[in-house]
Amino acid sequence: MFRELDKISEVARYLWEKGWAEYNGGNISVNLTEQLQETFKEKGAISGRIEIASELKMLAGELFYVTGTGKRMRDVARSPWENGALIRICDDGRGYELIYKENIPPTSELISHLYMHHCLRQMGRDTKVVLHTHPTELIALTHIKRWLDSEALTQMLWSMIPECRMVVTKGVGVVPYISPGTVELAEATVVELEKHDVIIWEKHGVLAVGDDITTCFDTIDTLNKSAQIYIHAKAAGLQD
Ligand code: 2HA
Ligand code: ZN
Repeated sequence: MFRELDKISEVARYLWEKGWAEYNGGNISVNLTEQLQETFKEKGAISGRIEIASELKMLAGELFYVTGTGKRMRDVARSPWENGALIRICDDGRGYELIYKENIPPTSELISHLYMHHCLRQMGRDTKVVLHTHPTELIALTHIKRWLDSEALTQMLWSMIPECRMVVTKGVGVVPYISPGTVELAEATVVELEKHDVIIWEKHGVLAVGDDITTCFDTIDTLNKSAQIYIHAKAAGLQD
């Protein structure tokens, strides 16, 4: 139906094919205000107002596609509208409504996603996408203490393949283990987003922000390729 939805569906398929989206792992939110505002200007809500604990004033009236809670990425790939929803932030920034298509409750991480979109806007950035997924090799590295240091991890990943430094120019932030879906995790992530566009959550996954979902995927893919090379090189006898 919309080009942006095709891109979301394509990336969701990659996440599944990569093995980064077991069961209902991962979630996506994309600000589609520019693309969909005209179409949905007059559209009433299909849900009641759902309150948001924080005040997201800068996102008032904006539209987001968000994957549904408990939905599988492989199903999002097949049918983004049956496995996600379009929401509109209320004018006071303290609630949201579902406006399209089915009445599908948004991801358990919705508040974290919206909070990140809001903080990025406050930083003067026009980021459209928050993408969270579970890339195997990057997560494996977070089980090793020395790679929980952002600077050390960035240098190591950059040194594996030349593309990595060019693609992930700001390096990677690391957030120590915090329960998924909590405000604490969102807050700790936002601190790292001031310096990086990709954040690794210890023993959990990766979060990338950007203007375009395909670019977010490419960034994570390049980083994970570096992690794979490191693990293979270690198995082949690399001493470091
Ligand atoms: O939605 O990945 O972090 C499932 C998750 C939560
Ligand atoms: Zn996760």
